[in-house]
Amino acid sequence: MKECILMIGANGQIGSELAAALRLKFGKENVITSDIRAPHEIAEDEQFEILNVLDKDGIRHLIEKYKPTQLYLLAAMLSATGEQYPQKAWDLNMNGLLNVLDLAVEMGIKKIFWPSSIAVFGPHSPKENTDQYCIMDPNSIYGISKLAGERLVEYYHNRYGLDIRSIRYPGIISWRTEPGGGTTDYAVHIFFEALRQGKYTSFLSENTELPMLYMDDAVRGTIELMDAPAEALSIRSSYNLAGISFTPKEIAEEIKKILPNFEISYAEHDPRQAIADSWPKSINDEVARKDWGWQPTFDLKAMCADMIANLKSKLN
Ligand code: AKB
Repeated sequence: MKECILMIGANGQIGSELAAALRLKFGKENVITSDIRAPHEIAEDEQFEILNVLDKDGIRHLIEKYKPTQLYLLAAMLSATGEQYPQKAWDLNMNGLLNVLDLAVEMGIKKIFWPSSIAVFGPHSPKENTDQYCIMDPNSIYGISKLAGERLVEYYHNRYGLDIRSIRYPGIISWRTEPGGGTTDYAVHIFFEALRQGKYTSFLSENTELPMLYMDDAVRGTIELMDAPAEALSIRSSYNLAGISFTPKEIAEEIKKILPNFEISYAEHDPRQAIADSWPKSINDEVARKDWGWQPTFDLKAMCADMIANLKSKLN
């Protein structure tokens, strides 16, 4: 069957790189990206539509127009911005998801990708090697919306047979597009500022360890999950996925090996610290490894080298 993909919320950090990989895999004519605003650049042969995920009729119209076989829903408000606008975060993250799930049932679209996050874990979840199944008591509105979303996607799978696949993304590190509004964003900003200014003030404290993943691994993992045979998937909420865990101090030390004059300092008080303190330090992803062969390839050293090499040419 010829696949056609409609991606909603495609201009963000993950969407822009995932869309590029999907265009390579399925052909530009078979990947339609959409977002609330036009991207900075659109190639002539790429198909883009303005779409607000809260506009159910707008989504319906695009489904009628393009007849996609797969939907990728990436529109969301992340953890830090979510704390500034909790009602908006809940509305966007929950009603956006419900619109897509309901239309998928109504219009017969079986395959859907929707991202969850390590934010589904909370202060009483184990901190180290956090299991797929454990206590989950998220206390950020973003984490609460993602955990509710996980329950919904599993429900729609069981009740309506939707083939929804999902990953609990850790912080994603990338050089092409900067993230916005997340608690893990420091780990991207640090590279941009190291090259622009030679120094960076981390909004998280030096020993705050968090799970992260390099974009190349995140994109490949997502496509591998979407390609896996449905019978192999034992998780229909969202898969734990691990890459690299490190602290601001550890990443700064690695950056210094390549840029010896780089200096790091730490902010005194930042509201993102409390969110980070409620999240795991490291993730157990054995179910993803067993079910669909997940394997990360970038460690901290390889990631820092790749980030700095690519950012140097981008910023010059
Ligand atoms: C955030 O920091 O909010 C996101 C996430 C871990 O989901 N990067």
